[in-house]
Amino acid sequence: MGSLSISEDLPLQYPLARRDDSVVDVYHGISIRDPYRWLEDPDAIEVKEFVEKQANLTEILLQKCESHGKLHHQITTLFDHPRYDTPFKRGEKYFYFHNTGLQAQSVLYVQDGLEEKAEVLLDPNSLSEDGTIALKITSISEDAKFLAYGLSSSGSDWVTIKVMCIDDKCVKPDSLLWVKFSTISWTHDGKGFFYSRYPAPKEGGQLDAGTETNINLNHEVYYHFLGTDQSEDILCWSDPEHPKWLFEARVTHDGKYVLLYIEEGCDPVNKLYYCDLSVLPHGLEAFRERDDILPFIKLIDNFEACYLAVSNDGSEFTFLTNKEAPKYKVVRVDLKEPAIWSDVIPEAEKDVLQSAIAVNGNQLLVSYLSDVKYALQIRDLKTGLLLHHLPIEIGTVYGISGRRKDSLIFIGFTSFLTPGIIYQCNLATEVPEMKIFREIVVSGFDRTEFQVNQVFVSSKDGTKIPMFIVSNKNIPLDGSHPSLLYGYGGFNASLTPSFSVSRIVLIRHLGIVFSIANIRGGGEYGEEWHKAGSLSKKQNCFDDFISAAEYLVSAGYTQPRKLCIEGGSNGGLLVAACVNQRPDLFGCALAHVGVMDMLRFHKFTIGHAWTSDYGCSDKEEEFHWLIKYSPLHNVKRPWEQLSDRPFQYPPTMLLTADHDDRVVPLHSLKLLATLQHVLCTSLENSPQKNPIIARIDRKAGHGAGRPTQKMIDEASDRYSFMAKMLGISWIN
Ligand code: X97
Repeated sequence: MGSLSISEDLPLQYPLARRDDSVVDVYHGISIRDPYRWLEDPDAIEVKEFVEKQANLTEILLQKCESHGKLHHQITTLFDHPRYDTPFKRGEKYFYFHNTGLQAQSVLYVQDGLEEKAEVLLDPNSLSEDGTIALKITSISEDAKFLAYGLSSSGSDWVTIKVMCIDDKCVKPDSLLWVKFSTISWTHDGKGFFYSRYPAPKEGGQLDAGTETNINLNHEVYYHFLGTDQSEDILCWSDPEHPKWLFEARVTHDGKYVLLYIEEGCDPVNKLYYCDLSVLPHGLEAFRERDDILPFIKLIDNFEACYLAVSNDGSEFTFLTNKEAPKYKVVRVDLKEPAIWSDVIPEAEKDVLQSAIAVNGNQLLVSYLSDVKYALQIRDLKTGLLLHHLPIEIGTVYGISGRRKDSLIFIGFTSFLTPGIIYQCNLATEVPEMKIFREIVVSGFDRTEFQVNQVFVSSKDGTKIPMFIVSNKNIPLDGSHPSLLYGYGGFNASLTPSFSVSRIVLIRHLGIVFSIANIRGGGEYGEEWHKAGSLSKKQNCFDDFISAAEYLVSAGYTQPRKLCIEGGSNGGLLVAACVNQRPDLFGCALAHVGVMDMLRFHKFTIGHAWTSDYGCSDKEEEFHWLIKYSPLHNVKRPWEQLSDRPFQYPPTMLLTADHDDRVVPLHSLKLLATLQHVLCTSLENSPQKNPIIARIDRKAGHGAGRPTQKMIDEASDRYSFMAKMLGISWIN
């Protein structure tokens, strides 16, 4: 019966939130009330007061969570180890990111050679007292003279691009505002770079950028000339007829072309146009005096598949695509004969082709995902033929760095019990040599204490769902273990094995069995797996996750009252929907930055881009999909549903942050008010004793760029809440 006994000594005084019964929308003839519409205005005093009262309530509860101090201490101790990203070469220099352990943000280093002394190139920690200014994007000019970099404040998606001269580390006056969802791509003459931005908002400065909720429309591509004011940047592409589309310009590795990727949302599909920079009569400069956009030529002009350029030899291009290949393949086309396409690496039967990078002249480093584990191969770029398998353990390849001209490449690897290994792979030898270049060592962590298992769980419709289970070694399957189940299930994203300090602490000191369910909606088995968990089939995600939870119970790992579920963003939606559908199955729920109002998400910031996975309430058929699982619209009193047992909702913590402009906080705030009203405050002596609370962070966003301290503080808060609710005590 939930964790009634544990929470009974915690009578919570929920703040009363005003309900406005006058707000009613009619969707395709159906009236839907939205009594907490007022919570959508982040600037309203009433909303700020609501947030403050909720924060105070959560603070009171967290103070009663005994394991908080120990968790915070252990997570901090284990976090305090040196970390490195894969180095990359530009010009004759090497660059890499490094964090000594507890630094808020990783620092960018430069060195003349791998054996030479490294110097700090850019230390984001010097840019703010509290580490809330993060380096989001970096791009180094071809000659390694300039670094263009994008900074963001308080976790917002907004970026300001700056430029530094690498030799003297002097920051230039260039400053580009209102950049979002952008890369930076230099032309090889080093005169400037392409980037994407939105029009500046009409009112308001940049002071608190990221707290606003207004819709992002009219993305544009610009070219910035080094040393000029942003107002002089040339507009390279815009499409006022399609205000929701997103654009990205990338210069090819040979500097000859600029490719324009056009996206209509988050599906892996894009249009692809190109412009031959070498034949522009007077270069890009000429466009400073003209007001037309660049003369792009259309290669792909529909949204049927994705095309990602791998490399090119003159006009002959190699692409990674999912065209008629849901598990992806590599194809080739000559721009001069755009109707003739040939396969280079055909689609595999079972494995998903994740990436293909041209290296060492005419070779391809390809990565496959095989039952959620990575495999690496070297292939011939021209023929696609397999040359070598690169041996790696079970885990994730993250961050490969190598270019066509490099025979020495770097490959980052991580897994549940491998904090990180950077391999240096020499392709100049007959058989590639994989040498450990750097290994990340976490003092106090001994991998032999733990075990990892992969199981395949049958979902409601019989589909096999892969799930990783990480625990202490040799645990008895007697149903006694507290457990944490994590999922995402959307947007073609795959959850692959990676190392997490806080999860290791949970396993080691709270006896947690940690699981990741690779439910449908993700990219684990390619585009079919993604589509099987989106639009009209979104319920499959929840069924899969519920089946994974039931498996953990039936296989003897845990019991419902000891089982916590967790997810963020689309995974926050997953957790909230599953709690609504099966309040009896879970002992705790942690839903981070979730999409909770499925009828209105498309109206705020970049929400419209998610209709590719969710559909949109503006369309009648799609409204009917959404209303069935929208967390905000499906909160019911379980004790009125299941008459035989007075179930309550599990203890639930919703997490959000004031500068989350990806999934705006109003989603969590409206769900919080609804849950507290329906379950707790609208009736006297409610059976709902389990707490329903929110952790609302300040100067933080959707997650990216979060300083180390904030990560540790948040992990300690949510997991000490979990520990208290599952009734777990600390194991020394
Ligand atoms: C986004 O909402 C990203 C929004 C902006 N965006 C696109 N397409 C992307 C992009 O609409 O950045 C893209 C990038 C990665 C993966 C998918 C799309 C793009 C833009 C320009 C060029 C190429 C790609 N995302 C989702 C999210 O944050 C999931 C992944 C990215 N969600 C929050 C979904 C629901 C909750």
